[in-house]
Amino acid sequence: MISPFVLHIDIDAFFAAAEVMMRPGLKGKPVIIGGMPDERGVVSTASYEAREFGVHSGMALRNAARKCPDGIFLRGRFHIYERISGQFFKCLSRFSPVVEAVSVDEAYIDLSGMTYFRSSVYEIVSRIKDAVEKNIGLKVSAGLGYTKLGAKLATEAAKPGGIFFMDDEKEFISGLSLEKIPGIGPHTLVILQGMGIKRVHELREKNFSLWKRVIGHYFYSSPGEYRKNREPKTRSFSRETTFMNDIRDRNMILSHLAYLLDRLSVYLVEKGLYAGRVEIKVRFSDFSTFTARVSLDLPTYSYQDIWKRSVPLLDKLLEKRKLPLRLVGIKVEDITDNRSLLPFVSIRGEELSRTITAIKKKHGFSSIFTAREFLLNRVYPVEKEGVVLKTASLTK
Ligand code: DCP
Ligand code: MG
Repeated sequence: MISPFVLHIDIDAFFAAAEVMMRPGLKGKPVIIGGMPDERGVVSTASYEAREFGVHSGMALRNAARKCPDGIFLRGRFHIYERISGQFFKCLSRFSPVVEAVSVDEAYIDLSGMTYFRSSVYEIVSRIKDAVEKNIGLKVSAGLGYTKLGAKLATEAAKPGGIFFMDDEKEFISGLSLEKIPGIGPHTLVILQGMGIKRVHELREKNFSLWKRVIGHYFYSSPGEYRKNREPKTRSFSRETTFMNDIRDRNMILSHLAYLLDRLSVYLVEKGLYAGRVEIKVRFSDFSTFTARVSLDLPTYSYQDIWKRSVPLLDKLLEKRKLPLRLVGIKVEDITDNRSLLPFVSIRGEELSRTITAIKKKHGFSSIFTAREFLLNRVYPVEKEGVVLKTASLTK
C-alpha cells in the first residue's frame, strides 16, 4: 500500500498570528486585522479568539465590531507578512524540490521523493511542521493526502495546529458538496445547480470533461505532475499542405483546410488543450505568401468554432491575388490547458469534437469526416489513418 505523499501546509490565522508574534501582549486576545471598527472595508483575518465571536475573513469591519466589541482592530502591515511568507516558502523548499505556492501562507509539497528515508511519511510531515513553526515562529496546520484536494481538505480538518490524514479520501471527496471545493465560485455553483449537479460524484458522472477541468487537476498524483501538466509545452501548433496542382476552386481549398483543421482539432482534444487564436496561411502560385489571424471568443478545441472563424480569414486572403493557390495552412496559438469554466458558449462544439475524436480513435481517422472534407476523395488516396496529401507538414 503506498503512503499518501501530497502535503498541504497552511499558516493558522496568518496576519493575526503575525501581529501577535510581534506584540506578545496580544496573545489570547481577539485580534482582527483589516482596519478600524468604524472604517469601511472588510476583515482580512481574525485570530481564533475573535472567530469565536463569529468574526471571519471578508466580513465588514463594522459588522465585526458589532459581533466582537472588545476586539483589537489593527491595520495590516503587509511588508511584515511578506517577509514571513518568503521565509515560509524558503523553509519548505529545503524539504522537497517540488513546492507549489497556492497563496501567501499555503503550499503543496510533493513528498514522493522522500521514500529514501527510512522514516514513515507521517514522521516526515511532523518534522517539516516543527521545522517550519520554529523557523517562522507561527503555528501551521498540515494535511496529508493522495491528491492535492485530499491534502487540502485534510488541512481544513487539522486546523488549528494539527496534522490530519484522510484515509478514505476518494469516497469522502466524491460525496462532497461542490461548494466545498476550492476553485468553484458562487457563479459556477449556480450554473451547476441549475443543471441538477450538487455533488462531486454527480459532476463526474454527468459531465466528465467539466469535472476534469474544474477539479480534475487536484487529482494529479503529485504537485510535480500537476505542474508539468499545466506548463504549455509549445505555444502553437500548425498543419499545412502544398497541393498536387495549384487550385483555384474555393470549395476545393476549403476542403483541404477542413481536413487540416480536423487533424488539428483531434490533436488538441487528445492533449486537452485549448487554442486562443487561429491563423490562416496561403501561398499563391507566384509564391507570394499571406497570413491572417483572429482571436477566438473563448479558448477552444472545437472544430466548428475554429472553422467558423477560419473561413472569413481564408476568403480575405484569397482576395490578395487573382492567382491559383499552391499552399494552405492553419495554425492555432495562445494555447492553454486551463480555461475558466464560465462561458458555456462553445461547449456544444467541443462535445462534438470529443465525440468525433473518440470515433476516429476507435475506427481510424478516416472513419468519419465532415462533408467539407469529402472533395479530397477525388484527388488523394484515403487510407484508414487519413488522407494521403501530397505534402503534409506537421507542427514545427
Ligand atoms: N486574507 C485576506 N482576505 C481574505 C482571506 C485571507 O486578506 N478574504 C489574508 C489574511 C490571511 C491570509 O490571507 O491571514 C491567509 O488566508 P487563509 O485563508 O489561510 O486564512 P488564515 O491564515 O487567516 O486562517 P486559517 O487559520 O483559517 O488558515
Ligand atoms: Mg492560513
